[in-house]
Amino acid sequence: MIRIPFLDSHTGGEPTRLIPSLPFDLGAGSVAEKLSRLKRDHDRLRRTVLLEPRGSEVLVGAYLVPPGDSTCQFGVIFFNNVGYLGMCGHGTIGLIASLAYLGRVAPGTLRVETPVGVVEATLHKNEAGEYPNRVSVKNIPAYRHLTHIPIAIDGKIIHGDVAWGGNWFFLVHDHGMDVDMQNLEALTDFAWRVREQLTANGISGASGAEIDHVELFAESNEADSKSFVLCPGKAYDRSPCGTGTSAKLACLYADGKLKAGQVWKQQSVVGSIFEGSVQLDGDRIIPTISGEAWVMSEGTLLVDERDPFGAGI
Ligand code: PYC
Repeated sequence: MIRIPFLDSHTGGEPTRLIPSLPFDLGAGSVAEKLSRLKRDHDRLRRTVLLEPRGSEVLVGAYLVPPGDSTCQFGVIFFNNVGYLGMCGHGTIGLIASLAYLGRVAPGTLRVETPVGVVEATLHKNEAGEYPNRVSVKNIPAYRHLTHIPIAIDGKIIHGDVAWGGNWFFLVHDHGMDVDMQNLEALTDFAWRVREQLTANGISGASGAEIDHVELFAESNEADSKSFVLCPGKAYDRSPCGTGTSAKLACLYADGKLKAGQVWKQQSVVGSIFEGSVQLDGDRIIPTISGEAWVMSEGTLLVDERDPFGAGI
């Protein structure tokens, strides 16, 4: 029997399954190099940890790994039901709140190496609570790559911006869909068809990178904007999506609709809210996203080597 300790949290409704230690050595080097070795040699663990019957398509996983950058306290590799993520905002908030629950971090600022760069996570003090769970993540630089790109869905032309926030996003406003919990199936179907059209039309991120997240925006009564975000494996993000909000902030700044330091509230389709703002480093836009995470369960995954579905369906 293989035993894999885990800790589950959720950030604004979106779950993160933290695997605090890997059952093998990934060798030396940067977190990006460790990710290449994981992809090449150990993808079975991703499927084992995340897929049904042990997990589900909704889960995002986080492997805690040693950082290659000596200025960082932690390294992390995020993964989902179909592969690996560059960065993950809700996942970083979940990671830091989980480490706080485990007593491994105290309020203050930590540097965390991801495959796409170093982020700074600040765990805020919480005098009243059992463990501090509010985290701000100063992300890697975000930017808009393409503006107002037309695509046809069911004969209707819609437009979107292509932006980077740690993952690649297509951000759409003129979709005409109701961004509401009652409409999840139609939203999922629509966003998936947007993604298919991006591929069919050769629309990509920088250097031909695949755009694997789609964001549909709408007005909100409780925040500055509400969004439905479709993730690469066809699950929707229950949180407002930290990297997606970063991409949105970069577009707002580029359009002159957001000033440095101004707070933007982004609401998810389930109603959770992240606060975001940008600061400038020369001409680079650095987003910061804040939210809360809650630990939900801890334990040990058991993998019986005789189990035909032990490595996921
Ligand atoms: O919060 O950045 C995020 C994220 C990406 C995919 C799911 N959540």
